[in-house]
Amino acid sequence: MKNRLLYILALILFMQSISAKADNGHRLWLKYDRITNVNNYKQYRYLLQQLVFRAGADVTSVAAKNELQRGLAGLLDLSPVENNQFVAGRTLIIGTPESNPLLHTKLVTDLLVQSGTEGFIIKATQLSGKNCIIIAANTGNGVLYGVFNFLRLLQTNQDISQLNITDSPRINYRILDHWDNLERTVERGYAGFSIWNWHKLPGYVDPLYVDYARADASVGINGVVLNNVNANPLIITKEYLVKVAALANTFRPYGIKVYLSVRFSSPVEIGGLKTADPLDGQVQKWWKDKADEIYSYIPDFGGFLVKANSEGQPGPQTYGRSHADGANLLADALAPHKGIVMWRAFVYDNKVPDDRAKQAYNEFKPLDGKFKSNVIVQVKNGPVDFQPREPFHPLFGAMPGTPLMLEFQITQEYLGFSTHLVYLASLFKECLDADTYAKGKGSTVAKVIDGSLEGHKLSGIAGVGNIGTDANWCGHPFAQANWFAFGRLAWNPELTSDAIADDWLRMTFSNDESFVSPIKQMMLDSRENSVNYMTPLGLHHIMGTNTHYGPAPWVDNAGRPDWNPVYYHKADSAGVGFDRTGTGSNAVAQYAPQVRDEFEDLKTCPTKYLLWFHHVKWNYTMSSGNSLWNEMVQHYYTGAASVKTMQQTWGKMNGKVDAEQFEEVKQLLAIQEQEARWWRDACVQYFQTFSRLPIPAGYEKPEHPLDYYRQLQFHYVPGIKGYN
Ligand code: GCW
Repeated sequence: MKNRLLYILALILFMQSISAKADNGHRLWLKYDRITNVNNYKQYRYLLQQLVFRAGADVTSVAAKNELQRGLAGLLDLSPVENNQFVAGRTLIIGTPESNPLLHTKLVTDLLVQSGTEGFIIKATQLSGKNCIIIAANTGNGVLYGVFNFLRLLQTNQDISQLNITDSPRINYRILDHWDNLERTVERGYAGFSIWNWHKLPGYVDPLYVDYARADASVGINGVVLNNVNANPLIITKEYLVKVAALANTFRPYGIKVYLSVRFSSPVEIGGLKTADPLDGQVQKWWKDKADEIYSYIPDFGGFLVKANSEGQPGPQTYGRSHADGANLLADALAPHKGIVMWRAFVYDNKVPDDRAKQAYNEFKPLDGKFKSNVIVQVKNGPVDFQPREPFHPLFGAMPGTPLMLEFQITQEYLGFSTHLVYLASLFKECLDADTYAKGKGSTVAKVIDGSLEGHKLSGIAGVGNIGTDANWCGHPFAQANWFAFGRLAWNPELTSDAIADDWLRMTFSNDESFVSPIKQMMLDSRENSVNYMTPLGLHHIMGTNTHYGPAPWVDNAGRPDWNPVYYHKADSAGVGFDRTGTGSNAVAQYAPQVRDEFEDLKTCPTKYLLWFHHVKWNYTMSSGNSLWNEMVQHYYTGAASVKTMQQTWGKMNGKVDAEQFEEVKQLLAIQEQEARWWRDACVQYFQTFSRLPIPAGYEKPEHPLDYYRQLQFHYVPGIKGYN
């Protein structure tokens, strides 16, 4: 009996030791596991024996120091000796010129002139004639970002003997938007429930929030909108403000400010007023008092995000006022406290416009220059809605008198939820690098939003997060890369997708070249693969109605015309595609002349946007020599086949990464492969009912007839309202 008990005990301990080793992805890219490369390990341990860390007593400096110590302990098993002396060639010196006398030199202060409040330098240099490495900044925030950057260099096994880095963010407001509801569902969230446990706050502050803040700060995110843009007015009542304050206190050491989505009709719903008219004196007073109240709880509160007169949300137009009137009302209330208003341009109201893609431009362009100086207009990357591929939004470059903020979607609402491996840096870059020609060649979207094109002080970028209560935060191990990539590009839009993937893979999985190289290529190809099996050649908005799960190009009975896929693809016996040229909706006219001309001409319109702008005949000869029909079929088949290739590539990585994560990705890729074929077979057969052309020889037959796909039904798809 005793032996048996001992045996069971031993077994339990053994199982625990195995599961402790298994990696569920919770540590994200901040694993800090011991460096395995012997040369790097030796170099780092030698150079970093001593630490002189003097960065002030502010909470951010303390967080920076904790992070550094945590990182060095994990990566190098090193607890550097801390004192004011330093040993030549073996010391790391950190701080601001004010707080650390060693850094109070002309060399350092000169280098920091351009660093602002968030930039930093990392340099192998000499101080008082002795070699050392310094991380210096003007503020605690800069020190924190410098520390994360330095740790990244170690995690990615860089040579640190010749460091010479000067870096600062190009964009001021780098914000993660949560579409989290107060009852903890997440709109368009595919990684579990909201991580904000409103019920237990403020009494219990989950350590998870600190890990969350560390992850954000490590990639330079400096603001968080806690709640869904389809906002619940309760969020700005006292009941919730004390909870919000507890989160703000937790994030503050990491340089992160808290923002809230507010409902425009709050004065009526929670204030007892009869109206929310922005020109009403009582309404104005209500918002001013509310702002004062918010700042009494959260002195560094960031401001409001607003979705108004869109998809049923209330707004100033409800009272016959403009979006500028609405935004300025809130801006005035926040201005004494230095808060900002992020006013969304994603508007499509109850009136059906001639082309939904035109509506935001039509409503906002005439308001250019009419917004208060603490308003920034937040524009989605494309004119419809976060599709796998869209051309850049025509508002970029069209509102020179107004700072514009770019909104990306990190959560994969239209890109396979959290089951498809899609690396989104490629999508982000396509938009950031797009040339608006607003002020001639080189007027990229990146320059519009970083403020440099028009000299705006206010500049911002937002990403709709993909985070939830799943152990790995994002639902798919590779979806973490999209959170990471958003932050890195928000800091510096010029980084390449390749460099970001490289860092992320090394930090998250392994520095082994035989892993990094093929898997990086797989990531870089992944977005195009998904476009191919979902919406090639400029097709868009042909997914399942409401759930947005899977293909449904046939839907023609949704509540209003522009909710129907048929509205967007306009397939008929002649051809397919939305004519947005002068003979159609003329949406092309919303772009600068150079861009308009390029998109308008069938010959020069980039193939990737062809059916976005043109209704094209099925037998039209593409630049490849294929007919449109054959080209479309080819894209769908290539897309689906590419997921098989991804499976093969990943299959070879067995043993190179943690077994649990290997298995998870493997299973998810199998789902993706099935769903890619589902998209292919459903779409090809559906469009075939119009083209009446055969699937060219050599392609495998669709698995099921079209009707099978049309009749599929899904219950409890995550991410939609009423999911519960
Ligand atoms: O794409 C649509 C989504 C809605 C979302 C809306 C928006 C938060 O399907 O779920 O609502 O965009 O961006 O406001």
